[in-house]
Amino acid sequence: MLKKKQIEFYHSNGYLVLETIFSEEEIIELNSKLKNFKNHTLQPNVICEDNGDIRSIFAPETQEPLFGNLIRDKRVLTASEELLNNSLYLYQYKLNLKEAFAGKFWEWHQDYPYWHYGDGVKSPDMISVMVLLDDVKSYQGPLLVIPKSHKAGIVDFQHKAHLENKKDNLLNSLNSDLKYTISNKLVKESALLSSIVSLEGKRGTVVFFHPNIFHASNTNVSPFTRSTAILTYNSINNVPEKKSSRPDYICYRDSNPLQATI
Ligand SMILES: O=C(O)CCC(=O)C(=O)O
Repeated sequence: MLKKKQIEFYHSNGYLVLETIFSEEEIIELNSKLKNFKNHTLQPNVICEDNGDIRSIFAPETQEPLFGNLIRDKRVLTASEELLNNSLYLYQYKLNLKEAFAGKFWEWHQDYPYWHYGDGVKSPDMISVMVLLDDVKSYQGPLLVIPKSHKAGIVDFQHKAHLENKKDNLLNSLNSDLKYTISNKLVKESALLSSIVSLEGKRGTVVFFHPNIFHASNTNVSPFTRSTAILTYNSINNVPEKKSSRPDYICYRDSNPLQATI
């Protein structure tokens, strides 16, 4: 159960870190499954960089059931319910991998615009939970967040002329050329006010973050991988009214409330 101070910290700053709440053994076992995805790079739920490395794997639990255990794990689910004060269902689940010497950056963005405009989610009553599957240091491209920026709501996007009129926009919510990014001007203003926090940590550490928080990450130029699992939950009273046109592996359809395992 989270402490009142932790819940207040999350609401005030838009993120919360819980250090090493998964054991070494649990994380090593999950990490050992990552190699099994390497033969599946042609599947649509596996997003690759130009050099063929895997960037993201959506719906990983459908291929490796061990990842399914995180969905109802009370360290992830109950804590998220406490932060949102609501019952939740799983909205999206992905692994973001950054290979050694190569794993590419994520531009400054908010997640909620993709879910609001892409899937029709009405309100940002959602939460993402990043589980570190590797020790993550500054040189591996950790998640960067601007505290308190979640309070801005959806902000104006940076205009990207080359993405205008592009027919298939799906990849531009998944690759390193994102559709909805935040202008340098706004990132600078926000960072001058609240600075930038680099979420480094030991494997087994978990970061909860708000769908509107400004976040980004750098390319991994280090010789070490940076693997993470990111689960996004939505509140059960915030289910999109219409079925999203995006694939099931991007926007889950089962909105039954999840029950945490003991
Ligand atoms: O994996 C990362 O470093 C960033 C991920 C991210 O920004 C996202 O999934 O929205």
